[in-house]
Amino acid sequence: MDTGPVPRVAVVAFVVKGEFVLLGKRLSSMGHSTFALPGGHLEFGESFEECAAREVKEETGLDIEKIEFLTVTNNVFLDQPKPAHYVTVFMRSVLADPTQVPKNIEPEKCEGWDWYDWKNLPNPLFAPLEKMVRSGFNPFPSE
Ligand code: 8DG
Ligand code: MG
Repeated sequence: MDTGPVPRVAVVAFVVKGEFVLLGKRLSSMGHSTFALPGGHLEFGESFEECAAREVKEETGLDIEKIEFLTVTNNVFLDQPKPAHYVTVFMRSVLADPTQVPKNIEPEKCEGWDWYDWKNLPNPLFAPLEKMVRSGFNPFPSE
């Protein structure tokens, strides 16, 4: 039976370093040329924390710790080459080793990773992230 398209679960991570966050310019067809967080699809049986750590490692080579749930948003992309629907789980984390430098492990999917000042984010941001920023969402821990 063909059930047609279904919503999928994505887990993405704010890797925070002081006031900076790690972003990369997407080369995938969805959100091409926009700045997004590392992340990807939740695999069967995985926890959100495991998925965040795995995706960050696979895409940037970085090891993260203090992985915490932040929020979840509903993202419907009907204006894309391939319409999609994601329930996106946003996590926060820090580097296990603050001296570790991101590597662009999947150059076909990302132009490169860099640290960006939260008060001076690059443009354009990937739509789900743009929506959060515009709503005033702050990914940093409150002291
Ligand atoms: P995978 O097959 O390795 O699991 O997936 P991927 O190739 O890394 O997929 P992705 O496009 O990076 O992430 C899956 C979906 O997550 C993406 O198509 C839409 C959703 N998503 C958001 N916001 C963000 C974000 O800031 N970064 C990333 N990478 N994905 C996001 O809704
Ligand atoms: Mg990804």
